[in-house]
Amino acid sequence: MTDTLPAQARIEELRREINQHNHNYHVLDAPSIPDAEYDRLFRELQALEAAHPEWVSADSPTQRVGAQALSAFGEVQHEVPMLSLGNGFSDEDLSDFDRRVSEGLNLPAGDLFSSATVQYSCEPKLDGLAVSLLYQDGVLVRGATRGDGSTGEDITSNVRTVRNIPLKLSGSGWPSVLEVRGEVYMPKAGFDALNERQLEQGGKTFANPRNAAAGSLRQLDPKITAQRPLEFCCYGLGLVQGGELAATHVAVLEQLKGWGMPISRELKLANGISECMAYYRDIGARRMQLAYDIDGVVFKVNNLEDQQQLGFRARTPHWALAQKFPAQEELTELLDVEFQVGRTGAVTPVARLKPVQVAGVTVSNATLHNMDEVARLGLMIGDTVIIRRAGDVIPQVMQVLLERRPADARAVHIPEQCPVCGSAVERTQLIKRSKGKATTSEGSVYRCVGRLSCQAQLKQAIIHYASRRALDIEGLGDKIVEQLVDEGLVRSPADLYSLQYDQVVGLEGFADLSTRNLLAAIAASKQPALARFIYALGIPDVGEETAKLLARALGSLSRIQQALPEVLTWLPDVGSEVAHEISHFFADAHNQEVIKALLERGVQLQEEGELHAEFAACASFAEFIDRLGIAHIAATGAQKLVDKYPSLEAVLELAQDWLSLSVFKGLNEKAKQSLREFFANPDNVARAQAIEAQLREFGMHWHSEQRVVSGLPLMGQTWVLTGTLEQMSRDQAKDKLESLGAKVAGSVSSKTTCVVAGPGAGSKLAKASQLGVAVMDEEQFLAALAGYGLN
Ligand code: JCF
Repeated sequence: MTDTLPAQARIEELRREINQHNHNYHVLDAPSIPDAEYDRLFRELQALEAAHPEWVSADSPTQRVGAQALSAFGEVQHEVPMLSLGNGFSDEDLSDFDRRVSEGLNLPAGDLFSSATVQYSCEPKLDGLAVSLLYQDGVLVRGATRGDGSTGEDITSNVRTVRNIPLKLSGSGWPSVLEVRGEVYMPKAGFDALNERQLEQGGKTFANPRNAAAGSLRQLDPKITAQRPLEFCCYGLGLVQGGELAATHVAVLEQLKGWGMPISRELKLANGISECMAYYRDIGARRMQLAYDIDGVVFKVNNLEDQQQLGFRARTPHWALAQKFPAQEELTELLDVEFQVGRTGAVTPVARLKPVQVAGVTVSNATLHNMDEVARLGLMIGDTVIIRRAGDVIPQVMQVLLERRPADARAVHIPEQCPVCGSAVERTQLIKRSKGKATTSEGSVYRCVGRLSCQAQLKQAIIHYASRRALDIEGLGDKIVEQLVDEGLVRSPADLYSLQYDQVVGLEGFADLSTRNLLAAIAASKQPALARFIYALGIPDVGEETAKLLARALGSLSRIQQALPEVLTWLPDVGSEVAHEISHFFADAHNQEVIKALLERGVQLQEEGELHAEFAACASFAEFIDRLGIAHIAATGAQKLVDKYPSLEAVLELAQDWLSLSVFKGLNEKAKQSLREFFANPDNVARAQAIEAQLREFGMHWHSEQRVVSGLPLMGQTWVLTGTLEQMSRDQAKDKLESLGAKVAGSVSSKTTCVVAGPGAGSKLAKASQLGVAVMDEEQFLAALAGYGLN
């Protein structure tokens, strides 16, 4: 369609379209197409205008860059225009840039052996918002957005809330007027946390960190900006009066750093273009590990006199280039949504896409997570969508382009029947207990109720059961499981143990020796450690860590089977949802049958048999009372109550003794009445007694009583490993920590004791420093292990 349009009409069309996108992006902070698509439209317009200079008009989007000021903010005139950067997309663009620079500086034509190489500064191109900060006599007096480059918005009160922007410069020797320029951005960890918070509070979520940064910085209420995890990184100067500055770009930035200005930690100096290319490749490879989003690399001629000599063209300097990374986002069409059935029966929507190249890989599927996500995106079949593929991450649908929705777009419905086995599909319920009552709400997951009668679940349950970190049955891979299930030879994991030679031999890929090996491997799996067995059962939400915890804390399968959900939540990191999944799993008759069959067919658990200190470690009787969920009795009331009545019997007696209760001073009238009513209900009494009895049975001692002391030095601690370790694998490091009693978690939270960060550590490291969690490098970690006699 492009080439059939006469050039002039196409120019008009491109201008209209680009103007609309500019408005969406800069004014509404809601981009409507991926950057790559925008760049293509823009370059097409530039090319057409270059071919027809007579049609270039002053109001063409190529003649101005950036946004109109939002009227709510005051206007700021930039005395020195705020430039944007020319973009490069290929190695050729980069060497063209180098050639133009060399020519502009009258250097001999650059052959590889020539000594006349230009020095360039290199830094990652942050994906945020350009801002100008004006310092007068070292004091921050004004902050402004770039706007269209000559007029921006006054956002002084907002930039003052960005924590790493100095309100006063430190040291001395700064120019009396110093305009600092740089990028305000939102680190990935902060972005994730913000979106989570927005979801909880029912606010709008942001599509990416750049939008979140823009939306946060252009809040009319600076109190909101202050709550947003924004950071600033300085990359240059604007207006400067009075004072001496260094003669190169890198030296100036170092000078600014000395005055307290944050600059990129990745700033490097490159000799010539080949070092620039090496830098570009290195940063590109580390991109995912960085704590913030970048979309390329900025190269600048380092010598400031040379920069002046090279000058500007329109709004971009001749001495700088933004070398972009291949786009991670592209447009494509949603052809269909199919539903996959997972190991635990979760029925998840998967997007089938019109195949499209994203960062060099053809993408034709993307995950949609769950139906809530489909609803959040407002997705319909036939829609044009923006998809994103970052690193090794599964491609994701980011956004729907509503304006391109075809008239025949179809809604996405969760199937009522499992697409594999035809059983009913039910929405999971979340059970929340509070104030002595259980309330249910709808979960985001739908499940096929067919369990092991559903071939999809059966196959994956068996694959999981046999997997390396579960029962580790070598040779029982996907293909053979598929055949065993399809042939009806295996209907539950227990059937593995009654497989006969004759049934296996002759299946595809199975001759005499391989059959013997497989049966031997199955037989060899008959004595699993309790933790592996629990993990192998595939209880929803119970991963290896939780399985280990259950095995360690309870020591036997029968205790785990009988544990009340309210008791399980006393274990560190077991929330009420996981606790309910566990007790629900063991309460299920079908699951009980499978477990019974496994034991009958010779599986012998290596139970530890013995109770460990997990339950003792967290025992506060006041918290027990608090958790019963008695209305009007929270932590303080519970504490007052147990100070005087330190056992359940005593509290029960009090609740039924009108006189003692009315003279008790620790609770107000409402709380007393609620206490009385709560324990007037025999169900509540029975439940409290059952929980208390089981906690005691499992080794819980209340604070006032004798504590069981654990022998392991890191008991109760949570560690996180991130980045690459060089002296040992992560699994080895994890085993060592666990042998010392620590738990090893996958993500950093305020409960994390310490983060071990190797090279390439990214958002977890950032999160740790944000939360003030201790961090050590591998060397310190090894020293710490040595201190415990491990090496
Ligand atoms: O990180 C950036 N987005 C970035 C933008 C870095 C720079 O050094 C820049 C820039 C925009 C203009 N330098 C200029 C002159």
